[in-house]
Amino acid sequence: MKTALITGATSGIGEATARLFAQHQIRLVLCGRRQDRLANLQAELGTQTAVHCLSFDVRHAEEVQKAIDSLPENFKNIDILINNAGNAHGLAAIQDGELADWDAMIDINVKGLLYVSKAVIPQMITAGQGHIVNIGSIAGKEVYANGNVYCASKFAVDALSQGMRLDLVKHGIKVTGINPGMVETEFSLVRFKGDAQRAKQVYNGLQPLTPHDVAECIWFAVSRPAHVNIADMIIFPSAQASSTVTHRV
Ligand code: NDP
Ligand code: 8X3
Repeated sequence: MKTALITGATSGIGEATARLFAQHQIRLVLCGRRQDRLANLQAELGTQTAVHCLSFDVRHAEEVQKAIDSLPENFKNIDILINNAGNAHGLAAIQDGELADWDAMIDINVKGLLYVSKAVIPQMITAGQGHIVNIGSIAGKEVYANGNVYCASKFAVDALSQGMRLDLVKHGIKVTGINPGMVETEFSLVRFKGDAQRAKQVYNGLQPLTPHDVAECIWFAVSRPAHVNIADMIIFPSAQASSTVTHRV
């Protein structure tokens, strides 16, 4: 039975992935800062599979390493790492951007992904196998107006997926980039700092992806036979054609 470590499991895509993996009896290490949500998810999914929770902030390298080092023996061997924790903070022209928002996006989406990967990769190398799934975005493929730093953080994720694939191929470790378009989660609520009305408007007139839609793509990638690696996927709602082109009715 495989073990997966999922960052950002307290909400949205990470939570949906945890639920779907539990149905497939994948053992779960669920990560996030909100301990109440982790505890609730553990209580729910613990009836289907073994679940261990780690609460840490991906921005703090020492905290990340300490949390992963604390894994009990039966959860230490991570087969699948889902680097999902991340968010957009703000949507502003470059000249109007807030330093705190820029720091959050670079520190969480880029440096946090690196810190978690650095803590998990050595054990995968020792095992001679593993699968790292990095959640990028269409924002990491095409820049849109006012998306500047969020797009830069997701372009970095795309570069890291490619770089990891090159460096880790000789260790039998697969690397997959998953790049969704619009998914209705807490993403827009975080981007607009709790403004629920503005968050809702993002999805006006179209049917966005659900977190489960993305989880299914992640499951497809990690459930391929050993000799198959899905390198990169872009997933749009049917009413979205690019970062900026949508069909709303
Ligand atoms: P949510 O806001 O619903 O989930 C974000 C998750 O990231 C939460 O579980 C949150 O947990 C975790 N997280 C955020 N900051 C930190 C931190 N500092 N330390 C640890 N965990 C953190 O958004 P989504 O599910 O939509 O986002 C998941 C990923 O998908 C992100 O990387 C996002 O960029 C990407 N994405 C989203 C799209 C969308 O349209 N929704 C489209 C394309 C990509 P907690 O707060 O408990 O720490
Ligand atoms: C989230 C999708 O288009 O809001 O990464 O940047 S978008």
